[in-house]
Amino acid sequence: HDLMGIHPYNPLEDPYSLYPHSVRNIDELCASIVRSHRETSQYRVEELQALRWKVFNREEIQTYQSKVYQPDGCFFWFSGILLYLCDSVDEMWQHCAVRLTDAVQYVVEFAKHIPGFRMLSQNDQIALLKTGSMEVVLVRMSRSFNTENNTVFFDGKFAGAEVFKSLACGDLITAVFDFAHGMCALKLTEHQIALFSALVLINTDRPCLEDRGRVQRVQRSVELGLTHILHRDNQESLMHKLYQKTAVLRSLCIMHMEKLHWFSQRYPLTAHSMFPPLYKELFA
Ligand code: CLR
Repeated sequence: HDLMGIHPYNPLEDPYSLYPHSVRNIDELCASIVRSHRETSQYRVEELQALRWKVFNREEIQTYQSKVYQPDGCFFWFSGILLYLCDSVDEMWQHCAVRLTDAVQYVVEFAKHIPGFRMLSQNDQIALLKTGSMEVVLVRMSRSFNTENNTVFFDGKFAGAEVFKSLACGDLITAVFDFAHGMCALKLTEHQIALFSALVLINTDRPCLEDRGRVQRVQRSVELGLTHILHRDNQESLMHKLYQKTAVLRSLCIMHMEKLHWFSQRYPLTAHSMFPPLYKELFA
């Protein structure tokens, strides 16, 4: 496995994981999830806020768009099979795959510090990350989203949906941008985002779990933490809205997988040799 940093559980490293049920102090559980979120969030909200005026200009957008589909690609033989190579669409795909993988790595770091996560078997940790990491990236996207002009922080500036045109998956981009917009409308605090992200990751509905019971215990504690925070903030009504979001997240990730599948059939060379190993391991 290429999921760097997933080590077998070592209780000495993580006193919380040893006895997750003795974490009587729910405040402490929340605090460590929030701390983990803060330390792995890639960009701080204030930072992003300050950069809001930085948007891509027309030429820059055109550069991204010119990585556009060109029907006159070439065929060539590779390991005894005929491959079709067209290196314009795939340039942008590769670029986005690298950015996404980078974001996923921060989510892996985040997961490792959720109390109880490292107590799960290595198989279950990977199973949870495989289906949940992309969802958490999308939750985090709302922090990097500007609803005033519908742009997302990408490559150092704010980018509108048109920047991703050459990926040729406009429906996915539209759906992802809509989701970010909807998340922003909830106006979640960083604490709420942290607890919600943890809840998205620790999910007993994920396929291929060995020890559902253990995952369930961790899930319950995270649920308790989120409930606690919402109660404290006097925003209990958010719980229902957040559960609704998890269904949208699931459909977005299925769509992402379908696009990836479509892409790797069309551009097998890029998908196999140029995508980051972690991206392949998680999504392929
Ligand atoms: C999410 C929050 C992270 C930083 C980050 C990095 C990469 C960004 C991602 C955020 C949001 C979604 C994103 C992605 C790069 C490409 C992807 C803009 C801001 C778009 C939706 C394209 C996906 C295309 C796939 C089909 C390859 O902290």
